[in-house]
Amino acid sequence: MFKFFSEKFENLKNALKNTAETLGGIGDVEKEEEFSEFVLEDMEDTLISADLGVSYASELIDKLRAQNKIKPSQVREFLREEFLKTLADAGSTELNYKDGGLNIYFITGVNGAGKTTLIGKLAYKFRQEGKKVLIAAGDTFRAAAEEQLDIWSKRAGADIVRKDKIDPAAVVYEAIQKAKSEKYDIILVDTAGRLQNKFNLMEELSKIKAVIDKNAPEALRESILVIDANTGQNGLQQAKVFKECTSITSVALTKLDGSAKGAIVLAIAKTMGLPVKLIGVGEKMEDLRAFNPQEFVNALLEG
Ligand SMILES: Nc1nc2c(ncn2[C@@H]2O[C@H](COP(=O)(O)OP(=O)(O)O)[C@@H](O)[C@H]2O)c(=O)[nH]1
Ligand SMILES: [Mg+2]
Repeated sequence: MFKFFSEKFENLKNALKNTAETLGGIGDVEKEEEFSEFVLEDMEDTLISADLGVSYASELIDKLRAQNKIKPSQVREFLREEFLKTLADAGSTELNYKDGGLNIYFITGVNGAGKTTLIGKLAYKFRQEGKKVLIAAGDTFRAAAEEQLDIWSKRAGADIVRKDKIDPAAVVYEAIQKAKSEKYDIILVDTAGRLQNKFNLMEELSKIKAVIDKNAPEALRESILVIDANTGQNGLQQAKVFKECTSITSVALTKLDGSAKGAIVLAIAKTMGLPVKLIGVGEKMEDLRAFNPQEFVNALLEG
């Protein structure tokens, strides 16, 4: 097991403050005597406005409608159990890591989602753990992208492979050769998020994947889709497209600080079957947390 960052519950609670507020209507439900149709519909609206998604929200409401044991005063306990089950069903929230071999983290997501920032944060955390970290600047599309990565890598104390204006797959190839000969523990692969053109996206991602398959088949791989928490249900649409283009093993939810749509974590787990493993709670290098379902659900429901 790879020991990751310590969790600060207060910070998470702060980051989820706005989301918890959107779930505030739960407080009104608790005061009711019975789950009347009126109360159930109100509660459904609350769940949908918190970005849980229409189908998940109505599934929960149907469960309440079909039973007569749970009282409105116990609604938080009901939601807590349901949310935790949904998160557990989506799989382990622990970031994959194998000691003594090469670990490749492949970072995808639309432009502006926070990929490059996540790479900086991950590089920093892994460096703190004493790991040897190499960044592959695979976003050769945007001119400023590599500059930005350069700054992050220096801050984090990681090395970087960058090549101007060449194929991202070639950058990844070079990074793998360097990592093998110089015994790096980790490669973080940055990519461009050109969702405007699904064909290009698919081609680019599959080319990089082919290079990894061929040159580092033994490496442990984690394919992280980065989603901006503010995009809410739109983020789910993006996830579907990326999942069609490449195999995704987990999700990093960024910009949770200030977002009112943090409950999208639940919709991702429910509809995509993908575990959220990392959350971004700010723009700084230290603003990354391991995702802890228990604490997340507590912060969500205790608001
Ligand atoms: N508040 C906040 N901002 C973030 C977070 N992660 C990234 N950002 C900001 O989002 C913007 C886009 O990030 P970037 O990493 O360049 O996105 P990319 O296009 O996917 O590589 C930048 O201004 C980042 O500072 C986060 O967790 N919280
Ligand atoms: Mg970027």
